[in-house]
Amino acid sequence: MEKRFDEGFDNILIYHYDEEYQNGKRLDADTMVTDIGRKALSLNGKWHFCPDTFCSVIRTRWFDETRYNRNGLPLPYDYDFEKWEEITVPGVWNNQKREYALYEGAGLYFRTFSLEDLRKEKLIQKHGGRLFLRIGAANYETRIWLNKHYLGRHLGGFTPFCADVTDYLSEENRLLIFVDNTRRGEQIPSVHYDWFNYGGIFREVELFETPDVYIQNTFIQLSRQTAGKIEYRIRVRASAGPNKTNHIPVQIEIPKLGIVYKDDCCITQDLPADTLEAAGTIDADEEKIEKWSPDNPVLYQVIVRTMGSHSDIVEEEIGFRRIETKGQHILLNGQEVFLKGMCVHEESLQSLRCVTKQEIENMIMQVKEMGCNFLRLTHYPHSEWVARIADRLGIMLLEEIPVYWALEFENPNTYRDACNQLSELIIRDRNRASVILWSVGNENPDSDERYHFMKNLVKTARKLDPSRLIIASCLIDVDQKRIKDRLIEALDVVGINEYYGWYLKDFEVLEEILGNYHEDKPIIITETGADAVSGYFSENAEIYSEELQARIYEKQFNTLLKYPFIKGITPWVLYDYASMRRMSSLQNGYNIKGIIGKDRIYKKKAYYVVKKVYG
Ligand code: GCB
Repeated sequence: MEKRFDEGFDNILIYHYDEEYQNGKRLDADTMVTDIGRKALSLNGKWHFCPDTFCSVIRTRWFDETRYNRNGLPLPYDYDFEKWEEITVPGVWNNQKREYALYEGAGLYFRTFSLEDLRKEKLIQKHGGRLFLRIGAANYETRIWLNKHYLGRHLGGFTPFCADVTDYLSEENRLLIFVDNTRRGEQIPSVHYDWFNYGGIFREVELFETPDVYIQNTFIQLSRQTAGKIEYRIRVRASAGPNKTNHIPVQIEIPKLGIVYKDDCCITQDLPADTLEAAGTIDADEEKIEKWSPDNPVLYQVIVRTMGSHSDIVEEEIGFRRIETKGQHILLNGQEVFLKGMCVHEESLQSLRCVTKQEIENMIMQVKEMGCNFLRLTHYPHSEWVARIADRLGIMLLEEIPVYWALEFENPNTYRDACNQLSELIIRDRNRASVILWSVGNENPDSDERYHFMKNLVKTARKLDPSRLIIASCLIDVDQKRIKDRLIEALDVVGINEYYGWYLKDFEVLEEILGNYHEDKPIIITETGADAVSGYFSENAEIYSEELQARIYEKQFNTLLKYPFIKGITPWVLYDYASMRRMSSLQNGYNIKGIIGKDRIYKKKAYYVVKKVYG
């Protein structure tokens, strides 16, 4: 076969051109390093950008930047990183140029940074140390090159990931990031879902430094099982050769509780290479601990450090509270609690999926003012800032992964991806007191494959975090008029989505279904609702009117609140949000089940029904 170019450019003749990039280095929960409380250099701002629909970055090896042949003669090239237009990171590409509004495909981001920038921020240590690149989220598949070196691939559109860049740094650095939001059958979510598939790097990008031996992640929460104990797990990585060791002393300090606790991180069999862990419980006088709750969101400063000459320190604010179930009850700090919630998608008109901290804070204040103590963050991990702000402002959260509707449950790669997204979410947020429930999925069709898939996700969640409750939005058998889902046995709380009054008109059936519920577990109605066009009023409560939506809400609350095992309600949905499967002339590309309009301001009549019940 004749070569078309002098060197290297022959990937166009290879069908499986990207095998090395598919199966090579994975950026996943195992390579994720906590950035909380660490000093970082932000790489937010303007990046150069170009759509790369054909994945030319690999096909024709753009990442190599080969401009001359061996004899110094100029070669033709098809890219111009520095001259490409600029785009803002973090941000979805859909609102940054008219042509990208509906774009689904790949794009290539490029920017430079210099060691001088890092020195100015005192981010380079004299005694070595590691430097990590962290991306808060990029949808869906990401591949990264630094100075022509491939750093790895991440899957999943909503969770953070890190790449260790230390060994590839030079004085001036060229960073190239490929992001592809093409919907594919094997992904999580798969090809069909009821929200908009925004593309791009839409959460923060930063560089942060650690010592060679560094704290990878921590878990510090009040034990759910045993009173008077704070449970901890500290994971340390010691990857750099000369520092290889099989035991590293660590210290956990909670100054306000007078706790200074020492332990050793050790190598154990089931840990990845170069990983050491300390796990156990600390005795704590619970009388002395002011418990976190929505009404009293108290946080304690917690400092974790490795001991030794170049010690690593991770400092964060943690709330201590206990969430548990007892029969059909949910208890927060030993007291029965009813979860007065709303579902919400992560989207605003101004920022689309890249919501700002201010927008998050406004949202939480808005729902608290409505009387809510709980939010269901659907159907994928929202920004890490939601839980951080919720910790501070006091609202409980359900966090979820996009195991949504039909998936390739039989595909081991799909399971691996789901399990990784769940792990990244849990490791990211398991120290946040506001998060009380992990949801492993929503409305998934019953099959043996799905049952095993989701049961294993539950197992993973429990392993990573024994302190929280697990839920999924389960299935109703409409013909048999009962809640029927094998997964229930594995869950702490049963989630039910039902749209009686809207999709299903026969409201009495709802009463029959609830009357047939006999499990000794609490139920949260994780969805119920109806469409309404903002400002469409109708005395006869015509379909799509605000009056009909409000009536359905009233009827739902009147029914649901009669059943003592229903321990929470999160109607669908707080704000109208974009969805490509909502194309009637009244919807115009929006799911209009919001009780507040897409502007996050306009309140439909149903809003006042919720406020009356919750307030
Ligand atoms: C559901 C889904 C949710 C949809 C909603 C609707 O059951 O879980 O994602 O958007 O119904 O509006 O129909």
